[in-house]
Amino acid sequence: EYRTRSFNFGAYHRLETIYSWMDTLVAQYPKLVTKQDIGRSYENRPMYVLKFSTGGDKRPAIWIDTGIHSREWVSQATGLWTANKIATDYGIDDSLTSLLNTMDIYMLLLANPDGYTYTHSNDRMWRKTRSKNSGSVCVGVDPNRNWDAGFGGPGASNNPCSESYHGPSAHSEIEVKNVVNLIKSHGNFKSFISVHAYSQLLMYPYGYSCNSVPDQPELDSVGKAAVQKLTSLYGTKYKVGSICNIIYPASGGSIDWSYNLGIKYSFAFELRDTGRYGFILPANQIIPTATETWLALKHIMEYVRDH
Ligand code: ING
Ligand code: ZN
Repeated sequence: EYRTRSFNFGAYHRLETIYSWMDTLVAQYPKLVTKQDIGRSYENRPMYVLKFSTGGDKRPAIWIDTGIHSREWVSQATGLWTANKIATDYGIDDSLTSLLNTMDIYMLLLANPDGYTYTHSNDRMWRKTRSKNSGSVCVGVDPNRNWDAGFGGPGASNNPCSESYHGPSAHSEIEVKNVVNLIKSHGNFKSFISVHAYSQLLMYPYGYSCNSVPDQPELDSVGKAAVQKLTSLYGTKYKVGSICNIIYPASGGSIDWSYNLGIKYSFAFELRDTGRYGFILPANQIIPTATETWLALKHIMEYVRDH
């Protein structure tokens, strides 16, 4: 039992708690925040997108997803804090207010609800979905190797037992398909941001190829400016680059798909830390992580608004 006012953003929460918190946020800010059901997960859990909008019809929009890999808990926790920040700062922060007067923000806080539940109940280190693989005892597909962008190429495995198994076909995972359907049917997303952990990186396409995308110079400069703002708060150091060049080749990733769909400002974050705690980042780092990340997110969103 809690109210939004007393909700502890500095703790990791279970799916049920996050889902009921969403309802309190919507109830508290009904003119700004709505909850959209985008479909069910493999295990039949609902997937909810929070939509921040001050009106209009399919305004140019920004997409933010957190938790596509279930074990990267600071991602979901940062998403929660960020959603609350957007709701509370609208009408107070002039820049965010002007942004929301012309654009919408969509946030999917639990992009892999079955995996997230499994990290609480069975295996804290679970990364993939929980779908059954025919002909294998191993469960799950890497939902960030499952998008239709260089599908099955470098940095993805065809072994269902691998942590980076790409799945039987592109968009085989219902959790991926639900997002694809929303993005395509909306048709007016200008930015697609996917939040992972850990390594302290801000990345842009591609992962399936080490060749530069046509917008590489612009994405690199936007990314560097965003990271400069992030670092200005507590000195947390980030690197900026293409997925393939800065971390590793990885095909079938969401931001490669969104970029190829025409969403130029496609980015992926790897949040704190650089490996000391890794996926088991202590909860007392949630709010500092979210607060510094907000500066980078805001920079990207403002840039998108103005370009
Ligand atoms: N890293 C990402 C992964 O899926 C990534 C890196 C991001 C690859 C975006 C492709 C696209 O491997 C983690 N930590 O999951
Ligand atoms: Zn990840």
